[in-house]
Amino acid sequence: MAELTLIVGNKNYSSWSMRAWVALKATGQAFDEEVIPLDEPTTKAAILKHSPSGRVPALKHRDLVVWDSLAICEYLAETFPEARLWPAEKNARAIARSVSAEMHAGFAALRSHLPMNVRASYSNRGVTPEVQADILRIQAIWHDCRRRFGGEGPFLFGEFGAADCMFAPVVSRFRTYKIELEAESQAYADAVWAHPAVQEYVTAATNEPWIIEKYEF
Ligand SMILES: N[C@@H](CCC(=O)N[C@@H](CS)C(=O)NCC(=O)O)C(=O)O
Repeated sequence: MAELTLIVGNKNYSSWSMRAWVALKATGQAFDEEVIPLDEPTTKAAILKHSPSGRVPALKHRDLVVWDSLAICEYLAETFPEARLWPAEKNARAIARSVSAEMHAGFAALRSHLPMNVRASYSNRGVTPEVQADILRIQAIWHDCRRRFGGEGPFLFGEFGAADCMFAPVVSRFRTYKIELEAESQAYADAVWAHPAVQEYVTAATNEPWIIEKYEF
């Protein structure tokens, strides 16, 4: 049994779980996982056995429980500094935290109109003016980070890190709903999608048996 266990929702639908799972995978640490199917009568009680918030993801490390995807990223970055989940340079790190927090707290229109459904593919759906504004803001964030800090690699701050984990579900949504992006944003999205940790998550999501009808169109 590994010292680390991540409790997640269905990988296909749980965007918050995806962030923590990809971040943990990117540390290279061995971990166990427990998938709790969402939206079932037993879901809440099953999650509450592990996570005091009643929400996933939750990370167990020995006798410690950390919940909330961003808190988990912070904990992983502190516990496994060799994984370099945050940029080494202070200003870059501050911006990485700013854009991660913005993603964590915002983009409600995108989240509600374009729910994550990793294995699905839909055209011409859900892009209200509010969603379009979110899409433009996300591309502006990506452009700014790539321009100022992305010189050493294809990701927001060069190397793959926590900020990329926070945006990985957005990349999935953009693919599912065939959102047309500027070339630079598309190149970034492709790099995230091709990352081995993201690909492993996508394969697992695609092979899951559960269907949540309200997220299927
Ligand atoms: N801010 C939290 C949000 C977590 C969250 O809303 N998780 C959803 C699944 S994606 C959940 O646990 N839903 C279960 C429920 O409400 O019963 C985080 O970043 O981890």
